[in-house]
Amino acid sequence: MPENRPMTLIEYVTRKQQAFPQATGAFTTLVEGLALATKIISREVNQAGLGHLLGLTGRRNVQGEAVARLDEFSNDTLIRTLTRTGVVCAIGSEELAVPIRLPADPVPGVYAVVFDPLDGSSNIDYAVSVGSIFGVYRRRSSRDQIGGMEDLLQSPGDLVAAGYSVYGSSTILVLSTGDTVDGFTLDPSLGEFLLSHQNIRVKPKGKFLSANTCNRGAWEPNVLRAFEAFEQPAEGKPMSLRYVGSLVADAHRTLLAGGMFVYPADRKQPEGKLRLLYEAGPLGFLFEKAGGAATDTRRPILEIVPKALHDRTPLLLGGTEDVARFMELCRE
Ligand code: FBP
Repeated sequence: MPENRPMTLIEYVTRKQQAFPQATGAFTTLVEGLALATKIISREVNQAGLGHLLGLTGRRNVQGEAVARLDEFSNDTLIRTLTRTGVVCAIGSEELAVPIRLPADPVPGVYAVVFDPLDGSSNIDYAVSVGSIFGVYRRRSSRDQIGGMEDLLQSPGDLVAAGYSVYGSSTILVLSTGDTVDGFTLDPSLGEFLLSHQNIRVKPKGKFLSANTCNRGAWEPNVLRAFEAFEQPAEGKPMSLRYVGSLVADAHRTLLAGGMFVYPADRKQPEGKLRLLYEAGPLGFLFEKAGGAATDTRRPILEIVPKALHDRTPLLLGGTEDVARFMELCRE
């Protein structure tokens, strides 16, 4: 390996943790667990057609959605790997109606983790990019009791870290521990995530517009007007439409290339489709840390306080100028 090889994910996180004299290493252990789980999921996603992991399990999850075999595999893999780290007290997953509460084994966990184990389920069987999204909170409940809902039902503004993995043309893990947002590409030959995108910044104005425009007929008139102002601007070049239908892939492109992703509320889903705690929240945290913006088309995602584990929300992600303009048009 040439001398100037990029830092590995764990080298990078360890170096950052050294800046905190009170750090115990628990966070690095957690990131190691998340990285291992996403490597295992990445391997299965890449070979899904060869194994037995395509198709549905025949079950429905708490959202009423048909559960894909890869959804189930990813969920089990993340739960097992995070439990084995010994630093987690509670887990909230898109696939589980109630949280997993972890006893002190051998010591109380200090973090609570929420995740969407495999986002983009409508694309899983067609080799289109999918991903895993996760958010990390500091434990709130006292350590002499078992962790639970109290540790998970926290505002995205209280996240201490968040990230996602995209399983696409390459597998990339994007992570923020509250300061910079960095991307790490999996080198399968080494089995290591290597630093490939350091200090990602979202352009204030971008060229891509992303939404499921088939829903436009059910959008609120002010949201439709705002969207069309970007689609057919009175002056200047229109944006280009890009929509994968996997939130993690659409968000990743928007984070790197700029522009806007919007999944508004509509008459079918008046509270929005996407989930606050393990989809909009972690992505909102990343966009804000990368100098972008994340709102529910009315207020910042980071200010929303969840009432339940599977709360839904409208979502608007993008550069600060584009998002501010969209919000302004919504208010007109
Ligand atoms: P899950 O796949 O994790 O359920 O996430 C929901 C999702 O698939 C997002 O990834 C995506 O942005 C959206 O739904 C697509 O919705 P639609 O099919 O209505 O465009």
